[in-house]
Amino acid sequence: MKFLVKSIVLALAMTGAASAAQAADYKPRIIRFGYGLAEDSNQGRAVKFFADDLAKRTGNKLKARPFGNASLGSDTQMQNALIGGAQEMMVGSTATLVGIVKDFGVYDLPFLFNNEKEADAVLDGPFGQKLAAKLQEKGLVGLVYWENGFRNLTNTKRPVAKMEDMQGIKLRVMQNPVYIDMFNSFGANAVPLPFSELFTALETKTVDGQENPVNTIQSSKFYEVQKYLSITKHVYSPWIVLASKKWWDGLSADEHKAINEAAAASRDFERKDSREASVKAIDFLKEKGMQVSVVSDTELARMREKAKPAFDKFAAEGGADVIKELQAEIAKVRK
Ligand code: TK8
Repeated sequence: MKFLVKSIVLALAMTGAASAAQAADYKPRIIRFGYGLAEDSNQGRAVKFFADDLAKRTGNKLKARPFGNASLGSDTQMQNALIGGAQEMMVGSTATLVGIVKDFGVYDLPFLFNNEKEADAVLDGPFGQKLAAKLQEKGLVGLVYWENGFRNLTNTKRPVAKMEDMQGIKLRVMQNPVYIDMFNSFGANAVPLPFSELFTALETKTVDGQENPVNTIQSSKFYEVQKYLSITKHVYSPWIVLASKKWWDGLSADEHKAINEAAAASRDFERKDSREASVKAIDFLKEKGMQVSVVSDTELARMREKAKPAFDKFAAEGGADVIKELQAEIAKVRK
């Protein structure tokens, strides 16, 4: 009798951890999670982290399956697949959401944030959350912001240390009017293209240059097809983790909780990982033969001035309030 009680107690203890997950309302699910960058990138590592974390939380019931290298499509194609319910999750640049919620273009106005700390506070605070919530009525759930990073310029034509050096450079930008206006105002010739077509466009010299954070310049091997890197940090670029609203609405409260918690954990992991990687990336790119120009503060101030029309146009086209709100929020976190 005593033995029987003991073994029951032992059996209960052994299944304790698993039964916590079993007691919760999780159904076995495969979550197709698409992203644009390489598996070995800050984006790929964080998607993997999310998948592992979610599996642990749910006793392996919720299985996120990563699809990297835009194998499920470009950012905008994946957004549409999420809206239609043909794909469950993705991560991509907020900049590519402007076709769905125009206000997302506000993050792309140049020289808003001075550092990552300011960006974290604004994105995770009421401003970032309110903007993300606007996606719901369009069929998307914005879960968390990850760091893409401060964007820098590369090209094959010449070193760019001042605005005039950009003259006539055919520059790939994201499919977003703020970038097109900004780089045209600097004198470049902006060509909007999806990221998934970028490497080939650089390799075939369809475009001369592009702009992205140093981590992406490294993980996408742009150093193989680009000679000059300019540290411009013209925009702090967020990524956003999205879920299909159609799919999300069919999940249980426990499943929502597990996904939200895994998303928050992945955000913390991703930001730390990205920041560590970006410290090493410039040296790596130099070793690969890139020539690095540091653009002076005076030059950056000239670019900021020159980009004013991009602000004005964004404001005139319905973005005046959201610019004001964002600037007020940045001023608040700066204090
Ligand atoms: C990846 C893109 C990328 C972005 C771009 O899908 O397109 O230049 O910076 O991170 O979202």
